[in-house]
Amino acid sequence: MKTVITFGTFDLFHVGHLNILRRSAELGDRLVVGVSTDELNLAKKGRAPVYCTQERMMIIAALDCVDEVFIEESLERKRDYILQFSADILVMGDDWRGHFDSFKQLCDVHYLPRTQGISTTDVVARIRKY
Ligand code: C2G
Repeated sequence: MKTVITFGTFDLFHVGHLNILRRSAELGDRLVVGVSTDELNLAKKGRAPVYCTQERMMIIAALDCVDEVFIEESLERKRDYILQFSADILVMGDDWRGHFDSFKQLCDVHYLPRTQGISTTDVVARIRKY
């Protein structure tokens, strides 16, 4: 059985998120998703997500293509998470290209093309125009 692992904030869930999760699931038999915490986002981006960690986890866990969800507490713990879930493949969008190449000793690393024309920032901008 091939396990795929991926990570993200998945705030204001949109089709770009759906596409990468579906494509990740197609690469293996089991998809495990790490959802980053509000605190991690606050530290990284200077603002908390619109939806809190629990809400974002509930949405991801409800998807047919996702088998397991866990909280990503630190960006630096990816190695631990890969080992913990015995992941065979790590997937991230190509905005992260090169960042996780060091994990190639542990598992395959795939960077999938992002869906063009959609992002959480775009969604916020669209809502602002309402
Ligand atoms: N994504 C995509 N297409 C988009 C938007 C996002 O393929 N139009 C992908 C990203 O490349 C990422 C995943 O969806 O692989 C989640 O994106 P974000 O929620 O923006 O997550 P991010 O803040 O990049 O991840 O360890 C990583 C952290 O959890 C943060």
